Amino acid sequence: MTTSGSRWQRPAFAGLSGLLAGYAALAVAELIAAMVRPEAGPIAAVGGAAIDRTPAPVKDWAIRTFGEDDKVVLQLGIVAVLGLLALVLGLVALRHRRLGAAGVLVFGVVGAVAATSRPDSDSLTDGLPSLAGALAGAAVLHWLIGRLVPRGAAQPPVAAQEPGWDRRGFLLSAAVTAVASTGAGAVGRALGGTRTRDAVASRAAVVLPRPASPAAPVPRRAQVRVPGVSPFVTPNKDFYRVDTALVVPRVDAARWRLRVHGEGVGRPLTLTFQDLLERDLVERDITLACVSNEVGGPYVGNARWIGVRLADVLAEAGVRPPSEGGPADQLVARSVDGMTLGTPVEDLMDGRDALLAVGMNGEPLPFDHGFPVRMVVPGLYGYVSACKWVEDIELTTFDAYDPYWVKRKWARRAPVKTQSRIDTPKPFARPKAGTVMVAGVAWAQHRGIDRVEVRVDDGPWQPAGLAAEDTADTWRQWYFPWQATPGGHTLTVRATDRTGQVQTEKRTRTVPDGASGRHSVVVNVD
Ligand SMILES: Nc1nc2c(c(=O)[nH]1)N[C@H]1C(S)=C(S)[C@@H](COP(=O)(O)O)O[C@H]1N2
Ligand SMILES: [Mo]
Repeated sequence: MTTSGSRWQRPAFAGLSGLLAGYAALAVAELIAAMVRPEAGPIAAVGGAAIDRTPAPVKDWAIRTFGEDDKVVLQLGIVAVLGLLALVLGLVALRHRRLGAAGVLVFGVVGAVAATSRPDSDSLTDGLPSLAGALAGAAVLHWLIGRLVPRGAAQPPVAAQEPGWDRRGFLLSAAVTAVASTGAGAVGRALGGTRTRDAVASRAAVVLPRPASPAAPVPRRAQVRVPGVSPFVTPNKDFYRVDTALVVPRVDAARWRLRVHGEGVGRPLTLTFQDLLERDLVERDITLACVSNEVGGPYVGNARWIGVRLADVLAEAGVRPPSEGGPADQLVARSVDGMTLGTPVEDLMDGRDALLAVGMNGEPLPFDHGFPVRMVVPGLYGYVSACKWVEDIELTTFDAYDPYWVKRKWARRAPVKTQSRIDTPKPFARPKAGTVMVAGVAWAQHRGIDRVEVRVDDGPWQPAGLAAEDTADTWRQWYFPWQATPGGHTLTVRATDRTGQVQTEKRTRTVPDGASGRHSVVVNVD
């Protein structure tokens, strides 16, 4: 063994002790979380609390930069930071054993506070996983460091060769810790697995009834034959996903209930999944869009939904819209993970096909998209309408309650803005001179798309061809055969909706009520 090797050995082992203590803490915490509530585990809790507190521009940046990997990046970030801190605590513990252990406990308290302050937390027991984990971690650190610092030694020995600490004993203890932690983690995952299995089984058992009111087939000519255009119906696996759930809720449909209550609700309801399936189901094509979608961005998709008309359920509960004297102007939907979304009651009852959806493109909702039941409302951005994993519907007023995103500076009301996107050619493509098919999608849900125009460089606006319209609630494809000349060119698109509103050129950010402006693509024609 080299001299430097021996000099560094104790600090290295101290760092290792810190890491192992952190590992043990997380493993025990996840084990307890599996028993208490999976979402109360420290990583999910700290990550969730971080998401809750991230300022809107940062969150938007994260969505832009990491896309749908944003949550993986966040979790990796948390683990990396925890690892680093654990290492430091190990080194601290080498000098001040109690201080190191106390440091671990502090993290336990942070985790516990994060877990109990989440919007979906309704019990202090959510703090247990972090606290128990931290206790285990502190004990492990104290114990392992004890093997590096012989009991009663006034001055810790400097090198491994010096008598007083037992290298083999330390390594054995470290190995025991690693094995025990891995075991605890595995038991935790197995326990969590049973819940997931129930949910997965309940989804697999769903047979969607034939809708009483089926959607007309999508017109054949709604889909243009241009390579590179978004397919008219977005397959579930490609459908964008935007939510705050670090752990996707896996709800057992058999245990699921939906409560409908609040102001002006004459007959509060509690519905089971079976109750919903036994009602008259409608099938509708509806394009969903996210308020965080940049101009030209990917967070918009179109699906064929099956569900119950929410207006019918509300009427049955005795709800009247404000225009008919109802006292509630806001419906707040709450999900099993504590998300709240507020929708104007008037919009829900004005005749549009606002759904409590149970099916998406011919299958039960995927877990990612809200199984067993979610809301879908044509014409409104997702964050004010499309509650996934919904379990509670409360009638209230906009004055009385601000839901999750409104508390974070987003608008109370947010109808979808008229938008269009160039899908092909891609930015900086190098098409050959001659006829180049420019094509994409345009949407103005519930108003419908009337016209799409394309401009080349600073030239005049030229009408694009429109694919057949499915419904006013769906996007519409468009195409423009362009006689491309060599050189760099900028292509810009704009849509006009059926109210005559032309897509504005005024660029705004996504906050507070959705990006506006026009999508441009720069290409280099060879
Ligand atoms: N429970 C829950 N529902 C939610 C959200 C969420 O974070 N949690 N996000 C909303 C937002 S911002 C959008 S755009 C849509 C996205 O639905 P999707 O992920 O199925 O595309 O879900 C909405 N419903
Ligand atoms: Mo969204």
